[in-house]
Amino acid sequence: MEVSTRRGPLARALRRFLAGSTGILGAAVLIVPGSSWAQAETEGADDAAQVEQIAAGDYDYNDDGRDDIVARRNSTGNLEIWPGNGAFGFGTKYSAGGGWNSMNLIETAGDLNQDGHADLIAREASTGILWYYRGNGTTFSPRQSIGSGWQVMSAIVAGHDYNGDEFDDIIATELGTGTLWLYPGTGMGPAFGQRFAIGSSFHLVEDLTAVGDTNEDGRADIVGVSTSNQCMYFYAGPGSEGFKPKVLMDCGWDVMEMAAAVGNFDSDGHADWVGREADTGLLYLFRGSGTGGISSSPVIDSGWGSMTIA
Ligand SMILES: [Ca+2]
Ligand SMILES: [Ca+2]
Ligand SMILES: [Ca+2]
Ligand SMILES: [Ca+2]
Repeated sequence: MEVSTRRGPLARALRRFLAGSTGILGAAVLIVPGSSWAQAETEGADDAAQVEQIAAGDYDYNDDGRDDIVARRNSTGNLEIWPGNGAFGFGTKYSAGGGWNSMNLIETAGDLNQDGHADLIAREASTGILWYYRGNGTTFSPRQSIGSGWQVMSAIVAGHDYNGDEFDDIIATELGTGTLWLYPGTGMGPAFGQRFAIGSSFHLVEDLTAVGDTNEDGRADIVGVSTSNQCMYFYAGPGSEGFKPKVLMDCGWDVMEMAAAVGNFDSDGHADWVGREADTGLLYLFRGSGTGGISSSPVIDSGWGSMTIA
C-alpha cells in the first residue's frame, strides 16, 4: 500500500487538492505529523534602528507597488520580470535582457542604493565576480562590480537589513568552511563594509533564503533546509548577532527546490517566499503567517521547471 509521504503521489495529490482550497485546509498543506510551526517569541522591537518593515519595493521591479518575481529562462538565457498582481498571480511577464546564462547565481537584493527601485545581484561563472544590477523601475541599469572571489560561496542571499543600520545587506555561505558571512550594505549600491562571521556549519543548509522579517519583530530573518533531514528551519534575527536557535517549520523539502523570497507577494502584509516542486515544475507560494510560520502554500503557476528564480 502506498504510504502517504511527501515523496509519494498520494501526498502530491493531497497537496494539489489542498493548494486549491482556502482556509483551514489550506493551512495544512505542507505540514507533516509531528512537525511544529515556528512559534518564535515576538520580542518588542525596542530599538527603532532595528526595525525592518515590510516596505513595498524590496521586490517591486516595475514600480507598480506590488512585489514581483525575477527569473531566468534557462533555455534562452533571458531574464524575465513576472509582475505580481497582488493576488497570487502575475501580470504579463516581460524581458529584462539576455546573456544571463553566464551567471551561476542570480538573487534579489532589495534596494542596495536606496533609490526606491528593487535591485539584483548575480555571480558570473567564469570570473567569480558578483555584479550589482541597479533597478530602474522597469529593468536594470548597467552593472557594477561588487568584487571578485565569490565562487567560494555556496549561497549568496540579500534583500534585507540584518545588522539594524537600515541598509540592505548580503549574507553568504562559504562552502569550504561552512561559515555564514554578513556583508553590511552601505546604501551606496555595490559598496559594502567589512564582512563578519555570523554563523557556522551553514554548508549543511540548502535553499538558504533571505525572507525578511517573517515573525514581524522588527528584525530580518532567514529560512533554510537541513541537508540531513530535508526539513525547513526558521532562523530569527538579529542576523548580526548570529540569529536565534533554529525552529522547525516544515519537512519534505526533498521534493522542492529553488526557494526564493518574494516579499509581500499576496498583499496581506506578511513576507512570503516561493519554491518549485522538482518533478512537476509547479510554483508554490509559501504565504508567511507573520509569526515565523506559513499560513498556506497554494500553487500559483506551472511550467517553472526551466526557470532559475532570483
Ligand atoms: Ca511590481
Ligand atoms: Ca535600488
Ligand atoms: Ca544593514
Ligand atoms: Ca524577525
